[in-house]
Amino acid sequence: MLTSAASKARRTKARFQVLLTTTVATVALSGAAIAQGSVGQAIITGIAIDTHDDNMAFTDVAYAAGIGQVTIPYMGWGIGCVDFDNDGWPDLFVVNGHVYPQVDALATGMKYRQRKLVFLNQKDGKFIDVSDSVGGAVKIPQASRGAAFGDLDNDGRIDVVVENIDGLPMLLHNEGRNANHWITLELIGTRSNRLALGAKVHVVAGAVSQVDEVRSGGSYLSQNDLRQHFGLGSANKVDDVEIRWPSGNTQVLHNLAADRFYIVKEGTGVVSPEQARPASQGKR
Ligand SMILES: [Ca+2]
Ligand SMILES: [Ca+2]
Repeated sequence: MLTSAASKARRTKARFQVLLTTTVATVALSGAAIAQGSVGQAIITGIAIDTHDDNMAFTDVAYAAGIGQVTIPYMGWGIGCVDFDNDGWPDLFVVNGHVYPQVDALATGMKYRQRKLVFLNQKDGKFIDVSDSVGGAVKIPQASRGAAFGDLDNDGRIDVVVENIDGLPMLLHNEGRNANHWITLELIGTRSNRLALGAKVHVVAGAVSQVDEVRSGGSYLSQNDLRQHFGLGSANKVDDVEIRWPSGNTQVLHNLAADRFYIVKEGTGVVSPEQARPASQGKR
């Protein structure tokens, strides 16, 4: 089964290429080592995924999920729980690096500069480690700290910006190719705050239902793209979108075509970029 899952992962995984390493990509804003999404929390060494039952009793399922043992040799910082291959299931990306350069001289087996890790969601509560087959950039050892996620070039695939200490930032362009669809929503609050921070979005496409939230702050020292990106798998449209705005308003949209960016204004609905950002707004 593992071989089969690995084979499937090879067909659908994202590939990353270093697009640019300059000092212009600043991701450091604020945040703690907490994964976005609903499934993960990073700890200083290794990763734990907590689930809770109806009694709010938390269980560490990292080993059962396939990410516990793999992450033990690394010291993790920035982490993202995002859908790199647009199959509708969030994947994991972790950047690593030890605190002290002097660790290189010790017989601990740990190094100051460490590689990044990528795990693909297998849709059954398990993740598979694809770090060795998603491009050489992921293997480059660095003393990484921040990791910010967003579709930087608007091609429908989530990219990554990695902030390194004692080194330049790294921009990883997602060059995965598959037939999966996606949708991205930018929310503009009116009664709510302008950036719609705190808005909850529920997307239904065929049999797949997803929820996400507009968050201020991402993982360690990083801020993600505020737009809400959803992979849709084979669905070529979104049946329903429900937005719960921080103001208490609920807004519902129907039948949105896939592979497009939408701007949704609170109380109005889908608007054009010109309607969302009138030219006069930038003039004094
Ligand atoms: Ca995925
Ligand atoms: Ca992209």
